[in-house]
Amino acid sequence: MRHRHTITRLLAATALALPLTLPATPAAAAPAGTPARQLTDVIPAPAETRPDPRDTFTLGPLTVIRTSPHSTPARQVGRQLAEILRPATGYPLPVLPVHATPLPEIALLIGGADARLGQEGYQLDVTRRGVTIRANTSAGLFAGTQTLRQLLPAQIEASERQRTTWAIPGGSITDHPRFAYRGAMLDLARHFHTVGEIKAYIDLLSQYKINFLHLHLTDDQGWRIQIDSWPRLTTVGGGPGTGVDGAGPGYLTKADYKAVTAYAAERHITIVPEIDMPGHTNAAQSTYAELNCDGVAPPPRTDTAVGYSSLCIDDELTYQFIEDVIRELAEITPGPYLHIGGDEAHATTDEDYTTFMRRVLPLVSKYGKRAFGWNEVMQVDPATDVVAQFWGTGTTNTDLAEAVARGNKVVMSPANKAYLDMKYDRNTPLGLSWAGYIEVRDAYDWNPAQRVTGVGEDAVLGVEAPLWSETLRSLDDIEYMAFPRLPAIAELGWSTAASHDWESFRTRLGAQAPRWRLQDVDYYPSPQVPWL
Ligand code: NGO
Repeated sequence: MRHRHTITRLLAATALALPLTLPATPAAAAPAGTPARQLTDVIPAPAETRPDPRDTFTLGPLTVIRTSPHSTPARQVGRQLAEILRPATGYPLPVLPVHATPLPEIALLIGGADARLGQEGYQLDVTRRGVTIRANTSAGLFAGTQTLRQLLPAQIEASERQRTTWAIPGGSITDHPRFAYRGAMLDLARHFHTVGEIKAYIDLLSQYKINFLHLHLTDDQGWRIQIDSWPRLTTVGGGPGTGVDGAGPGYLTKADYKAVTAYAAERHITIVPEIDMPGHTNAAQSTYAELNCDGVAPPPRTDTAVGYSSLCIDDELTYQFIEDVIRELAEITPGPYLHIGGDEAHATTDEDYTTFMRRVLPLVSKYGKRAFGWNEVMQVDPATDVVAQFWGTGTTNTDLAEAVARGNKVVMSPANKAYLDMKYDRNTPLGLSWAGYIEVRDAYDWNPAQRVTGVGEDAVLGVEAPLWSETLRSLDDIEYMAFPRLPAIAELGWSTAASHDWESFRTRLGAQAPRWRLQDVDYYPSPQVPWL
């Protein structure tokens, strides 16, 4: 009863709220040259798609977003969807936590969905009468709304009202991810990126069903996270003149970091913080002399060399320092993982490296987190819950294969496929090329479960696209390197191996361009892609 009441009131309110100029029937069809959307025009490719060309749902001024009654998470996803759809449509799109309405509706329902959908999958049905998205969790529901967003005409991404027919192709989609971990990484150490820039990147990542954002918070050139027990790490180690060429100063306060993790969580993205050690530590060691074996602080460094710094392995103070950092960071990290780097420790002997890692890895567990490390960490035969992040360019790695045989899981970031900081070709103005050039097809055409001998489907937790920022300063720079390769890695992480198809991918990718233009995303117009 109460519900019917709400609806009647809503209908009245909606009618009043309608802009007077709004046509009774939708104005114009999609502009010439823009083909109608198909149910399959989605990145990452959904697991199962059953188009029904007889049905189309058209979003109109009376459409409501209906969410499962009494479900706060469903209502939250409904509000987020409404915020995306309102600017371009100009429709009120009220969010109503009620049972079925007589109005045309987008229903967002949590619970009672097919068990096969798991924790992140969803079922999306489009009929003439409306759209229904069902999922077992709010993460799945959110994923479904991102698919719906791509099924609408590209103009939906405009920030001002557009005149078009908001048609959604009929049929149904059943979708769930191949891998649990679908990540991106941003390097804040070489050039700091602001909270606003990180949030903007999160907005883009969430559209492609990325669910982890790894933040590389410390390196030789800068320390970017507030640690109260070692306060000069940020004021000096992240202060003026830090970053590559001294041009990337700045740091996240704990409040900033919490704001970023909360913003990410609302978009179903978990932050994985990284403190790189025992190498890549010059910013800390040049700030605190006592972190050096000889007690002398080296000068700060703003060049891009790697492998020259090492914490002092035999000094107890090193472990007190690391424990302070891990404790404080774990306290403000809601996610399950804490990354301890471990790459390129060329200034640490193998024996010292093992000593160090065997003391530090248990500290991560002590503070309730699961450790992540670059693949070098597998040299020390860590506990099987430690996740290895593979960044090599080859297809064999004995330490990694042995770790997998013991039970460790792997996130795949092969540098010659998944590194977003590699140039596309020799003319790319930004980026590096030590792992080769990576055109869009190179980024797309590989199988994470067949890349490294001995690391098969069951051992792969997922994929991650790291973006190192030696050469990147602005959000535009980030976007130019990430787009269009980030959607390629996102598809490898989400879509089935059987659906892998370059021709299909490049066509779907080309159709994303109008969306990026409307969102002001600065992308690389690769000649390999038929851009719309
Ligand atoms: C390497 C190195 C980083 C560089 C990056 C540049 C890893 C894991 N360590 O990747 O310090 O920034 O290459 O591409």
